[in-house]
Amino acid sequence: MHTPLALHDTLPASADKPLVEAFYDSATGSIQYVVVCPVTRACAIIDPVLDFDEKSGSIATRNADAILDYIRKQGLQVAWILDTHPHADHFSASFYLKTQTGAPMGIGDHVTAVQSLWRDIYNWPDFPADGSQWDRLFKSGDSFQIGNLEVNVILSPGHTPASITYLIGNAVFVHDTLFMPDSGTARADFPGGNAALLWQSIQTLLTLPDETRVFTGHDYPPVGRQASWESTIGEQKRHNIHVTGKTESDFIALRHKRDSGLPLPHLLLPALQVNINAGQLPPPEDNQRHYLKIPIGAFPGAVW
Ligand SMILES: N[C@@H](CCC(=O)N[C@@H](CS)C(=O)NCC(=O)O)C(=O)O
Ligand SMILES: [Fe+2]
Repeated sequence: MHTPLALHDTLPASADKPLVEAFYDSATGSIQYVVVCPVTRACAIIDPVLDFDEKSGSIATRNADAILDYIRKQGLQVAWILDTHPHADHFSASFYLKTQTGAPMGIGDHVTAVQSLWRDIYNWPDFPADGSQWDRLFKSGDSFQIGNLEVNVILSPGHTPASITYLIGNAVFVHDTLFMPDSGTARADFPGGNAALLWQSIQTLLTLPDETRVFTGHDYPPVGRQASWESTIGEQKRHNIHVTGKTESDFIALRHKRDSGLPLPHLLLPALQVNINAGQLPPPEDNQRHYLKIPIGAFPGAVW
């Protein structure tokens, strides 16, 4: 599950060059990150996955516990648990990791728009769509610290209205905007998604220096190559199959065509009710068991 990267020991212990460790979840094609301040050993966890087996209704914390094990062995202090957006393909382990570490959870402030959309889909009129489930809601342009590292928040809507990017020194965590250059970009057809906004968000990211290290949130590798997650802004500018040499209208047409043929993620309906609640299951019923809710017919035109 965890493919260890050489912890980038060749980097100088500089506060603008974070150490980055990636944890790949092959079940969902997700990449979870631990981002470390090389000076203070403070760290942030980005986009942790809570394991869910929909066949048996089982939850497990194998991914999150592997991250905790790494953090313990490296002697790191967790300063933040961060999500880039409310995920559609897996459950967030943020709340579980908060219970284990006491660290605060953060997400973009537009999460309230996603909460409102999905509160209606789940018919939960009393669900508080105010972001109060997190400790901090980041606005575009906000900055905060992981030890001596400064994190800058960039709003990157398109895949979801709430998507944000974390720029941390010479590394940028773009999650579902740019994928690896040979895989292109994220889909823009979820509720509140918008291909034109995704294009604009990508253009903003491409103004970063060419040597900026780009860490994507998913990899769905083409046949014949191993999962990978790191590129640079320069490589993305030169080689991204959905972006390089394309105009905005090319991109919008390409996204609409591709998205209309993509089945929805198989965990979409179970996952959003957990992820708009910061990774907490809905409250247990009187038998102490948690239940998930599946709306029938909320997404007409299913790709079977
Ligand atoms: N087959 C995957 C698809 C997941 C999916 O739709 N992922 C989103 C990001 S949350 C995406 O942008 N996918 C682009 C693509 O599949 O080309 C699943 O069922 O979980
Ligand atoms: Fe996503």
